[in-house]
Amino acid sequence: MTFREGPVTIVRREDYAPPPFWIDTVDLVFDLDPAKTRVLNRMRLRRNPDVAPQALRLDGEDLNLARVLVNGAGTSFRMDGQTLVLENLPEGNDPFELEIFTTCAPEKNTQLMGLYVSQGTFFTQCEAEGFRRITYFLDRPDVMASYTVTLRADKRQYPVLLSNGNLVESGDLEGPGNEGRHYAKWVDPHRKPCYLFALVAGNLVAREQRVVSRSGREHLLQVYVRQGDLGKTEHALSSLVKSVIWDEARFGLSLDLDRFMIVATSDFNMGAMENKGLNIFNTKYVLASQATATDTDYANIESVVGHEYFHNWTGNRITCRDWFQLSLKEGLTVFRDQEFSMDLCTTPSARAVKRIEDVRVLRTAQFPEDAGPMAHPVRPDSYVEINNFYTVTVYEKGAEVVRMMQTLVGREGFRRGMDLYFQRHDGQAVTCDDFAQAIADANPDSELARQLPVFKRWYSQAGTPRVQARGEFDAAAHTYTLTLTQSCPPTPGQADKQPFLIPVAVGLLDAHGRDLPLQLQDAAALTHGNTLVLSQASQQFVFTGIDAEPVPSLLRGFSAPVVLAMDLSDAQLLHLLAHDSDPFNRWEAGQRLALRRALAAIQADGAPATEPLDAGFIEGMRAVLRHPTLDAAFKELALTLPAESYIAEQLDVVDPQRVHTVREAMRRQLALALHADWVWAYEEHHDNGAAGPGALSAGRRALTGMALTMLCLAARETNEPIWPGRTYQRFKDAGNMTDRFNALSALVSSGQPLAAQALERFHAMFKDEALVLDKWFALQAGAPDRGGDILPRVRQLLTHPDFHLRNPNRARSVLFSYCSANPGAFHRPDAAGYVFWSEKVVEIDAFNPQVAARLARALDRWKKLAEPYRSAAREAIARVAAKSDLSNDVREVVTRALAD
Ligand code: B3K
Ligand code: ZN
Repeated sequence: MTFREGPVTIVRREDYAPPPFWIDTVDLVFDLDPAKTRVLNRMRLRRNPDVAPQALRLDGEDLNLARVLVNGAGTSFRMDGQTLVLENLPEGNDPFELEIFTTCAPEKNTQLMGLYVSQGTFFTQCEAEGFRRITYFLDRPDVMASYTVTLRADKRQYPVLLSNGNLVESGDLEGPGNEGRHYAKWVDPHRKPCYLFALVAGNLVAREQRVVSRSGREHLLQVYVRQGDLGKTEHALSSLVKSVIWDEARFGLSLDLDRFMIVATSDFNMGAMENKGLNIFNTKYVLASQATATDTDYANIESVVGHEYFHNWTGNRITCRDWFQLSLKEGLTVFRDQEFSMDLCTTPSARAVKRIEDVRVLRTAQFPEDAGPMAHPVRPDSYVEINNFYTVTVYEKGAEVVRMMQTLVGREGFRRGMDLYFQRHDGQAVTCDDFAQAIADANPDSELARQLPVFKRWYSQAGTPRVQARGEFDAAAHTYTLTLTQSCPPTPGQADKQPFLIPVAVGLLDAHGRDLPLQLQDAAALTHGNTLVLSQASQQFVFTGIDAEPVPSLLRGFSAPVVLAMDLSDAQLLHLLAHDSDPFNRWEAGQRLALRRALAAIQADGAPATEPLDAGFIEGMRAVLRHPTLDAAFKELALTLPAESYIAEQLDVVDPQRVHTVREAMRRQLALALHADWVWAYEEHHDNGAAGPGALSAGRRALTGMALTMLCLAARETNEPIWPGRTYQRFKDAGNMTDRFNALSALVSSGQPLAAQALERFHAMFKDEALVLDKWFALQAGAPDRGGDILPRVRQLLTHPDFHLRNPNRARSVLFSYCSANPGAFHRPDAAGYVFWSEKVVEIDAFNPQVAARLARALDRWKKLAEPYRSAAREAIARVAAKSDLSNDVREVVTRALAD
């Protein structure tokens, strides 16, 4: 494959230069054939008058070039590697026509970038640089053109022909050689960068609905799937309708197309893609039925459908000038999808649950990234392979940066800023600076506007800042002085950091757990009544009118993506756990208490304690579980111990086996000590309003599932058969996938003998449901390790007739669940997990570099590992790096991992 050729080039943000040519229109004609698709590309170009005249260099990859014409006549050209270079183009600024005829082989496209075939249907994926695999082009986001697309194909095999925009013509093809063939012509009324181009051709059916927007315009919304899947599209379509309504209501942004389509494919490298008017989705984020999808699946579908739809404005109407600006669209659009999901919640508690879940992702995935070899700023400065920078930093930390802007200017101020952003930049390809400037300019009196250059360090400096907080109560002066000090650890290429601008939302609790009124000595230092703005290395904030020592509740709602360090006593944390009016910090207090115990047991000398938990902690947890008014969903989150990866991040040297042993011991202890409470929780929630849809019922299902897991864990210790038996019964009788899968997972994760039987039955029930089989594989590969039993199980799963390494969802279900999400099983003292990992990275890289590069990141944090893990991991990475024919994708990841 051609991606192995040539030297590795580093692309740098500082080298950005505008394109020497503009492409105004593109007229594409496709003759679709899996073995050999013909692409006729007729473009109108003109020189960019602002750039000194130079050759036209068109990107291409894996294309067969047949013909190049300029203004209808043959022309000289040369190839520079895969780049098509045209030197003798018409001079002057007049537009000229360029016609390029190429062919490609979609059925051989295993990378799933460009034009490919999945189950007999054609799909495209062009972001970031896949369009060059379809035709020669200026494959960069700042070149925006108007597209006309004609698709021609066999009518019987490909009855549905879709592309961006509006269908303007369709019919049967005539003439010799065209028997049984038809065509469709699509015109996209909006200019767009080529990464938003899409086509789909196949035998599909659609669920559709018409909606009328506020302006009175009618739109047709469609969800296309394969024949048998139509019954599973209701939720995706209703999520799309909700997205359309929400974006109008919250941001005044209406759908700008007559027709908006979603198409699902089971072969897709990521979640979904926001192609203009023709979103292409992984089936995982479209298909759902009560029988096959869990509550989490339903929630994910809603948020991904929203995310892609919201890109229509934040990404498509206003796009990125270059790929370094990726967070301009991704951070902002994640923020928007998070707000969408929160706004759909009907209770404040459900909103808080969503916020906790989002923060959990940030802390368990992004914080490690920001501390490891792949750490990069939200707006990176350089890359080898841009696909490696679709990261939790660009997405989730980027969303936190936007959220901090909203916190600093308020919700209304943020809306004003968004309005100004669209007013200024609609139809343009812009930068993160442009976005921040618009939000600041619309709010000239805000702290954001006053300190914009300081705030923008969030875009340029990598690493997770650490805020150390110290509180001092002065009884005589009736003051409470909070000292906040910040620092940020070095990251690759960035040794010294300047202070960040950090909004710290605060509360002070009295002895009864009530919020004290907040009054600062310097009144102006309090933004929106509860937010301190830290922008220097160290600052003091003096609260007045305080009569007794309060318990501080800092960083409420997780107001900034930082690590907050504060020496609160157990009693103070238990006070917050019992009373904090901020649900996020209430949850956080429980996490801190648990973390403290985990770290103590891990760091103690000798064998780890079998009972790391004390009565105070257990009673605190019991009080949460039995609480009369807290939501079940919140309880489930509060009783979930911090993840092994999160615990590991708090340690300088990590023994993954010890982390696993200690966390399992804590789980076992909670299972046994709260046995009667888990029974109560199960009885109270399992069929009491747990059946319906909606967040409240979902919370009950989640807590019921947790109770079963705990009861099965306890049964393992006590050898009593009742709860495993009831769990198996529930598994069999469940009326929905959430309950069924939770019961199955309770049996598997507690290592019950009944698990084998249940797994077999589950497979037989769902053998034709690909997405359910993914869960079946993932559950087994992600199960807690007992005596090294998971790796042999994983190897066995790879030989299962239903396992297909080339299908990204299936590959992820086994390999990622094992290598990235099951540290206790992956990090083996005999290094066999690492050897397995290196084999699979190399094997997958040969046909799909993007998926391989994701898997390659599983060992990012190897330098933190204790011996013998550290040396063994290094050796495994070095073994991958030693391969001479790696893709740039994997090469970049392993090179960075091995760098000093
Ligand atoms: N923009 C796409 C991601 C494309 C990934 C390319 N490697 C999906 C999204 O963020 O909405
Ligand atoms: Zn996105």
